[in-house]
Amino acid sequence: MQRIHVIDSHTGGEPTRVVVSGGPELGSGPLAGRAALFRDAFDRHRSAIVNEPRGSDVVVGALLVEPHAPGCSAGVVFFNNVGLLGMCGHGAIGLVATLAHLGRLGAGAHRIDTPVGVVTATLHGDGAVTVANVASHRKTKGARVEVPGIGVVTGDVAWGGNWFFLAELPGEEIGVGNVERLTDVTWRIRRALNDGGFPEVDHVELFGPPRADGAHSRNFVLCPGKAYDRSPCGTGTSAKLACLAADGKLAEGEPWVQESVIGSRFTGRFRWLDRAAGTVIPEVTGTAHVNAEATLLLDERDPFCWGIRGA
Ligand code: PYC
Repeated sequence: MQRIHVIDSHTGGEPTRVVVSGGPELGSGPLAGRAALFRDAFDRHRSAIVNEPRGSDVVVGALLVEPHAPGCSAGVVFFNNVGLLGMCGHGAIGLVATLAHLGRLGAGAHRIDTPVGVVTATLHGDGAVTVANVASHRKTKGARVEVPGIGVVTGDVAWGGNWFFLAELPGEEIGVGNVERLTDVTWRIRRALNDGGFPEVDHVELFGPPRADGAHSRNFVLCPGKAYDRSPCGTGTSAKLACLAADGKLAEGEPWVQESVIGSRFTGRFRWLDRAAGTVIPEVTGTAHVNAEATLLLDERDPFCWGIRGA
């Protein structure tokens, strides 16, 4: 029987399951190499931790590891129902809330090592967390893709720690009552993009008008394993900030309040890293709540010990 100690939280409704102990041993060295080892040698652990029957398609896992980059308080490899994530904004906020819950870090700025670079997470006195993400940029403006059953969709391709396609589809209501349709539409868009010259895109983000006072936009984000993000998506908000910056629609330091499809919010800002190259450092602020401490039991006699894959 293997025992894996996890702590669950949610950030704006999106769950994060931090593996505190008992998870795969990935050794030492740069996190990109350790993430590759996790992917190649421990995929069944990934599935056991986040997939049904212990989890669900929407759970994002965060394997806590020793950092490699200098000055970091923690290292983390994020994963989901189908594989690994480069970075995860809501997950980084959840990780910091979890480490604070454990008494392992206090208010202030903390460097966190990830497979795609170091991010800085600041825990504020009120429990909110600001993540200064990896350098983000827009790769393609106005990419056109022919989507079966929908027609031509135009949007931007941008990096915010994961690869995103960002578009507005006027007429599509961005609301919980419409998630089945939004999932179908974004999944078709993703397949068309992957077949049509953008194989790197694994997140699709649709935008519409905000509902709450003070918000600038509402989004729906389809994640790689076909679950939708209940939060406004930290890396998706970062990709959006890179596009707004590139278009001159948001000034450096100006707040951008991004609502999710369920109405939770992140506040984003950016600073230029290299204006000529169009790269920014996005900052995303949100709040996570710890809601469970548990020990997962992995018993080889259980036919679904390693999770239901492709659920
Ligand atoms: O918050 O960056 C994020 C994220 C990625 C996938 C799910 N959430």
